[in-house]
Amino acid sequence: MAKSITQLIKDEEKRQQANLSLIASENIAPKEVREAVGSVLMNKYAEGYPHKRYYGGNEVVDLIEEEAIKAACKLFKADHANVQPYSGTPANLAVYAALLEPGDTVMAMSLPHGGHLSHGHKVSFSGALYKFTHYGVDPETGMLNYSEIETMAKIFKPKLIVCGATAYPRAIDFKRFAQIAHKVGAYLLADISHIAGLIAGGVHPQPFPHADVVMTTTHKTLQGPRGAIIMCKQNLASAIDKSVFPGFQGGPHENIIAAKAIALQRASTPEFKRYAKQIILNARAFAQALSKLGFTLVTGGTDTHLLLVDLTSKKITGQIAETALNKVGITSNKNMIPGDLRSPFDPSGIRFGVASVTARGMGEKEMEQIAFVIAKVLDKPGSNAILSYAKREIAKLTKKFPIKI
Ligand code: DSN
Repeated sequence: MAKSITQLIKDEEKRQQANLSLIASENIAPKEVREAVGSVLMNKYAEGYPHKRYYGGNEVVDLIEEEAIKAACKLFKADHANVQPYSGTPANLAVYAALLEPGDTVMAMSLPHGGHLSHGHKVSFSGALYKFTHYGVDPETGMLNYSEIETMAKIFKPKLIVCGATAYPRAIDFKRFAQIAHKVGAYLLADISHIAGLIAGGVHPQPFPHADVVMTTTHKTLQGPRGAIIMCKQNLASAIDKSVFPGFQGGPHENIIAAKAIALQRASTPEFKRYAKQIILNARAFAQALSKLGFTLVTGGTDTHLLLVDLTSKKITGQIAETALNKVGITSNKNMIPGDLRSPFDPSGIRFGVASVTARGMGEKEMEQIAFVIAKVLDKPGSNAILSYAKREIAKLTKKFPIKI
């Protein structure tokens, strides 16, 4: 007989406890965030915005949504916030629809260089509706080359420039991006999905006042529920709100909005600032340890929670690495590296992030231990003796640093 869903949820809980997540977009949502998601707020319809709803009975919901808006504006120094977007891709589409006409030119980072599908990839609606032209990273350094981006902007004259990435380990210079965008009369959208928690924790520069619109998912370094928020300058507030509802969405998920409010309020505490600082220390320690063990890191290191490893010199592919690490209790994801000649299904790189292991309480010492185990496994991914050794080492770590449920 098939297992019940309740049993499967318990199985997933066990899996998460017994594995280390090094997936850069994953994290561990605290109990109060998860409780808000499972609360009675999910029973309520609230189409519209606070005090302008199409349903009755929203006296309490209005207060919750207002708190979420207030917390987002305070944390990211925004004039206005819309906390209703269901997730990152719909949020990006809502921003495009608010600022652009179909067929308008947009510049964004290319997917194989670290951008996102919703930044105009041809398989995404964004790529079908708008004329995207993509910038990449410098082939020598792996870093963004701002003067080249400026030259491209002058040639293509986009109406919108998108900055932000899913596989770029370095800090983004929002001020420089805004100078480029505004010089050619374009809006600047900063997609801070990966680094929102780092910005909130004061370890990465803020996108405002430089960007016109800032969008983020809430479940990555920010440690909130799965969802997104859009923030903008006051002059764009009404266009953004109309685009989210009724443009793209119906009833907002007020249970998720309450969880976003909790995560946003939590992210302004000294405890969260300490967490953000530790993420940076851990990522640097992990990068240094991997480099010493002979791995090539794209850009040579990291300024964030994220590392992109080029496995070419190790003579294995991203898929082989992901599968071998999964066998020993480390979850990660294969990833394209800039200029990759291999396919996205079996690329030359692997992406790591340390937000989740940092949330379990691990520090620099544990990062060095994990790097050592990774090196052993990836040097001999076919060796059962190595895999057994590595599995034991990771099990010791997961037991010592359990996820606090
Ligand atoms: N899929 C997310 C990531 O892994 O970066 C972005 O949507």
